[in-house]
This record gives sequence, C-alpha cells and structure tokens, in this order.
Amino acid sequence: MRAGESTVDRFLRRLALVLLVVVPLAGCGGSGGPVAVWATAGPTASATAGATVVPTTAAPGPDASFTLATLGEQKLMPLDWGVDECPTAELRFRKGKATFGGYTVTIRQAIATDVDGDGRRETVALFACRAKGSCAVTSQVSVVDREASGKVVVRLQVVSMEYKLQAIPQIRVPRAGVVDARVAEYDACEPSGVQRFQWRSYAFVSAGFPYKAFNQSAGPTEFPPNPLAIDLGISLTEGKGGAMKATIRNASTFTATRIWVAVFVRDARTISAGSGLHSCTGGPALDNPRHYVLWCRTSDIKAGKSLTVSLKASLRSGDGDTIITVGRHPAGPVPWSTKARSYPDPVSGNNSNLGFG
Ligand SMILES: [Ca+2]
Ligand SMILES: [Ca+2]
Repeated sequence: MRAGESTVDRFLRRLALVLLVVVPLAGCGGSGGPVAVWATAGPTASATAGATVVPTTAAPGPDASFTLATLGEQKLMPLDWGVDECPTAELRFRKGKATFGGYTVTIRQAIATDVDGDGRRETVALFACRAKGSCAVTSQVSVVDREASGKVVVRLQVVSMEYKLQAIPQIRVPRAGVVDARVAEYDACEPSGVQRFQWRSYAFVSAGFPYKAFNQSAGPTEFPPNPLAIDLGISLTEGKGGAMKATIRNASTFTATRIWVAVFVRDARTISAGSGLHSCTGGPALDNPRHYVLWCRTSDIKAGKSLTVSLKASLRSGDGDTIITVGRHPAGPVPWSTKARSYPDPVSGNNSNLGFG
C-alpha cells in the first residue's frame, strides 16, 4: 500500500486498473471516454529542515526576471502537473492565458528572485489550469529561466498537485532560495467550509535535476484527518436471481456531490444499472472475464440523507458474491479520467459492503 492510502483506495486503484483494460471493450452507455488509473500519490516527502542554497557553478546566462505582465506574453512549456492531466506542451500565453486541448492555463503570480544564488534572477511562477466545464483548478509552482540563447524555459518545479494537496491559491518569496506556497487540501469544487489551507516552505537544493529541485523546509507536510470531510457509507441487500439494492448514506453536514459507485460481481455475465444510477460504464474483469465490473454515478445526496439504488447481475452460477463501493470524484465533467482523483473520506470503513478500512 502506498503511504497515505486507505484499504479502500488500494481496492479502487486495483479496480480502476482492471477497468482500464476492460472498458474500451465494453462501453455500455458511458461517455466512451478514457478510463481510469487511480492515481493516489502519497503525502509529501518528509521535510528537510534547514536545506541550504547550493550556488551553481554554471556561467551566468541572461537575466530571467519577469513581471506578471511580461511573463504573460511568453511561450512556456509547463512541467508535469502531478496527479492531473493538464497540458505540458509549449503554450503561447497572451495576457497571462493560454488554451490547449480543452484546458485553459493561467499565470496567477510571477515573482522575480535569485532562486539558486548565482547572482542572476529567475522568476517563480504560479500556474493554474482548468479543464473546460470543470470546477477544479490544478496548480503548479515552477521557476522560469532563460537559456544562454535567451529562450525562456520552465526549468525547475517547486511544488505540484498531490493526493492531499489539490490546489495552490497563492505563493510568496520570503528570501532568495525559498518559496512559500499556500496549499489547499481539496480542489475548489469542495464546499468552502470543508476546505483547509496551510503555508508550506520549499527551499532550493540543487539545479542538477529538473524535477524536485526543491525540498520542503518548513511548515506542515500533510493535512491531518478532516472531521468535516464528507463521509459516505454504503450497504448492500442482495435479492433473488442477481437483483440487488444498495443504500448510500451521507453522514456529513454538507451535500455530497459527484458520487460514484463501483460494483464487482463474481461469475456474472453483465450487471445492469437500475434506478438511481446513471453514466454507467463497465465490462468483464481484467484478471478473470467470468466476473463483471460496473461503474456508475448517482445524483447528489443532501446532508444526513440516503439514496437507494438498484442493480441486477446476470449470473453464470452461484449467488454472485458482490463487492460494492462508493466514493466521490472531483474531476468535473469527465466521469473517469486517466489520472482521476478521489476525495478523501474521513470514515473509509463504511465505503464498501466488505467493510474495508
Ligand atoms: Ca539565479
Ligand atoms: Ca465513509
């Protein structure tokens, strides 16, 4: 199991890997879009206290200090965004904005500073990316530099998205070689009362490798369990001939949105979705095509309320043996993106009829 990953997460990641191969073969009424590697990167690496700036010995190149206005007119190729699918192609920015393949990338802040202590300034930039129609904003903080030729490049990354670091609303540079980032536990889709923020500091350690040139040097390295996070639970009642009803409960004080349900039935030819379920996609299980897996979404469930959904499995033999799991998906209009994230659930043991936790 990866650090910070619950048993449910691990189960879902495996299920998603199954579906990655399964769904293109099946495609029953879903969007027909790409499916799902469940990316649950662990919490940040432990802080390296007192990380020091290591001056580089490279000959100084041209000055790379930009204002927000001048950086916003450059061609820039953002680095990897962490757990999201935002573009890493070269983007032509105009007025701080660039669009690419359904995404809009915006430069929110630009702070000129001598990051690596070589006497020449670079620019620390906060990039934000939003998929069309999505409420989620993906961020990264990176250092923009110039090559000797004068070409502007995004060279070093300070911090990007992680499993429990889903937004970066603000940065500041308290001194040369250190970048502070205000990070958010969840993306902007969550109710504002649930969302929590932390300031974390990242110190430049080495320019020798383009990624992770910074180590966290101060501030908390993770978010503690969030008692306000939305707790969903599910229970299953199996009837005759493969008929099933599942009841999903929202035990929180917020409306639960973007809910998905995953169903695995042993020795089943198919599973059909009944009332309460929509946008389903599914197919034979990857490791054994005798079994069947189905993903669906449900409507929102208000605080303290329940929703009962129905399903029917077409069984080859026996009585099914069903695993049903509920969770929440933050990534906007695409039901199962290739780097999908799941919102943490403060009580994971009730998210499956098997009582994982
Ligand atoms: Ca420098
Ligand atoms: Ca739960």
